[in-house]
Amino acid sequence: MRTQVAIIGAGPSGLLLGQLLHKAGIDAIILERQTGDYVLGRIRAGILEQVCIDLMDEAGVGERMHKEGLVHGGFEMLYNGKRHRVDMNKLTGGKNVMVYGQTDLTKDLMDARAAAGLPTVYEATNVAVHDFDSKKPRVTYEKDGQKFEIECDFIAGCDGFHGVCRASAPKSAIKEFEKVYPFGWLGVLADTPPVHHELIYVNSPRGFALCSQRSHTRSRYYLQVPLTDKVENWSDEAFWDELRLRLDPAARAQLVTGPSIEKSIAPLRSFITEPLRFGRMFLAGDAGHIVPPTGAKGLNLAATDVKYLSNALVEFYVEKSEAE
Ligand code: FAS
Ligand code: PHB
Repeated sequence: MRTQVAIIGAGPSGLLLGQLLHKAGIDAIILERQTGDYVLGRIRAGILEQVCIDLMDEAGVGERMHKEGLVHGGFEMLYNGKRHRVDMNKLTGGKNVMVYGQTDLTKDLMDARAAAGLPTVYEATNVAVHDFDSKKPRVTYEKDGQKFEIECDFIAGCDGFHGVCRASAPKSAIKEFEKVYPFGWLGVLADTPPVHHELIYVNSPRGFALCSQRSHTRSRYYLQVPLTDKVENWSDEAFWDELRLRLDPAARAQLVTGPSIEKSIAPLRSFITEPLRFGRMFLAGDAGHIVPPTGAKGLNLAATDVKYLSNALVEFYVEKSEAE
């Protein structure tokens, strides 16, 4: 089979790239090693920055996001027992963030791709990338015991940190930088109303906490914990008790606890790859960098990568430019 762009990975990066290319009339196929349900089952990001919001609109999939997402113009910082509101909207000349889960964003992109009848191969195994240092790169994969080959002009490695694309880049051509932080973030998702209408970042004598949210009825909380902590040693009750101790009286009074629907400890590390281009293969999103969830940057950086990559590919095909 032949296509213009072979995208590896159907996470937010791959799906957003596929949708932007489709809007520009550029053919692409997406190969994903998991099932669609598995991809949707991953609980991850929840805060979209303006760049991500604008890209979802540009991709023509922003309707549900605007209907169900919560627009936040600022957030609060609590330290030394005092709250300080940061007016993002004013400080950025009118930009906001949107509370809208990565799962919802991924579903909207998946639904749009399916509605447009665009090719996505789920449960594609043994994906391998070839000849990306030539003008005729190829991708091979297996599905239901059959082997397939795709001839393309470009390969987009949107296959996350553990993907095959970065791993296939020549070791001599790639530089990697990593920093591991000596603590983790214990996160809980619960179907309880948030303590505040905006996020609260807490610096308390007992450690950092974050009060975030996914909707008016679903909250996301984080506690900074030692790397030695194991999530199985944190009961829901212990989590809520510790969170209470890190909050101020006003938030404590608003705290509604309930059973966790997701609870995990995310190790915090930064990992950057340089460059993100290897001939006709590009890396985008977690395939090229991992940032700690602390700044809610992972998904938004992925969106920014996709913005630049899709613009470059449109320039190549529509404006016939091969500018680097
Ligand atoms: P993804 O990893 O989402 O997607 C890559 C896709 O490629 C996957 O579906 C994978 O199955 C597929 N794939 C991998 N290898 C393949 C192969 N060989 N062949 C075919 N397919 C292959 N970011 C935030 O902004 N805020 C947060 O709060 C936040 N919390 C996070 C919590 C956790 C536990 C984790 C792990 C990440 C979190 N992130 C957060 C970051 C996260 O949201 C990523 O930035 C985002 O998923 C990046 O999207 P992709 O680049 O598409 O990578
Ligand atoms: C989240 O809701 O997952 C979140 C929000 C803000 C952050 C980090 C994570 O800075």
